[in-house]
Amino acid sequence: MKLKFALSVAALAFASGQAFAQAKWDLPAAYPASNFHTENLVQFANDVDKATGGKLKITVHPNASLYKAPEIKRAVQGGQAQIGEILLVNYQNEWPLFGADGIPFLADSYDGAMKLYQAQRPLLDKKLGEQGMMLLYAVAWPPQGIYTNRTLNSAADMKGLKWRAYSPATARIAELVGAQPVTVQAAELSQAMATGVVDSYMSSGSTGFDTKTYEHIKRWYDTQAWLPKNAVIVNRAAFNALDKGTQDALLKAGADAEKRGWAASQRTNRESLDKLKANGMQIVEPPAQLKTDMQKVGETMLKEWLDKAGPEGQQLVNAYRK
Ligand code: PCA
Repeated sequence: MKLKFALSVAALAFASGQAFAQAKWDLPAAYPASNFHTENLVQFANDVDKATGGKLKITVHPNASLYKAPEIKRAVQGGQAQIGEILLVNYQNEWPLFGADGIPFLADSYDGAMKLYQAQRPLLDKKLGEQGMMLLYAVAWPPQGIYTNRTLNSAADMKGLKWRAYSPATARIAELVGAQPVTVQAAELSQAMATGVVDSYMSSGSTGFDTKTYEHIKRWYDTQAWLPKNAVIVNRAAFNALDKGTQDALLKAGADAEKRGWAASQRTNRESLDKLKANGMQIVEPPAQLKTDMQKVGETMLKEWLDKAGPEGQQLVNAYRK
């Protein structure tokens, strides 16, 4: 009798003690399990598991299986998911600064993208903080180029293309070159090409490989136009509910994932272009007129963006260009 009582007291202490509380988090993500961002997320979740001795278990749900790409931010904000990975430029209509890394040729190299991120980061922290979230880390996609079967000498050759867009900015590019934008998330892109809903789009070699674009499109114009970022965001209340040690472990694993992610992005950039070539894709250096025309598209879009973003946007561009 005495022993039984002692045991149940111990069990109670075990179950209710802060030190032993276990949290289970869902992490919706929009890209396939084999994508470098997703692989990085899984490693991040494993790191957190190890560092907390299993106290925080994060389950990664890849390929938009839990929420569609554009719904992930709201799910994290509302606490339906405690953590999630979003494409920042998807939210440009909500707040122009989310779209800074989607403006063609503003930041068109890894160094530029990192510099832009550093200028953007305090603003992102503030905005997401006001929305009850926090930014854990962000990683750039490889540079964006144009997938099409057409021979492009200038932007005029893009007229009438059925253009897959993934963001407000990629839809705007279509309008400016006279193509027809159709918004399709990455998880549905293969299907959209197979059914002829789209015949062209701008994205990385990474997404071209993930979606087997070479089965439908034979050319990629290497415009290196911009490097949009994925960001991993956390619901603030969910974070606050963790004990200090677990919070620290999460932040540490996030910082490690960010470093690892930028390196993986550059590696993936090289590897995916090789894999596209091996599958019959031509990687094309854009002709001079196409380059000039796309630069002009970028200038128009930067101007439009600055008009919408106001002084905050100008400050960001100034800080980035300094
Ligand atoms: N791939 C994602 C966004 C940017 C990229 O390279 C996509 O095409 O949806």
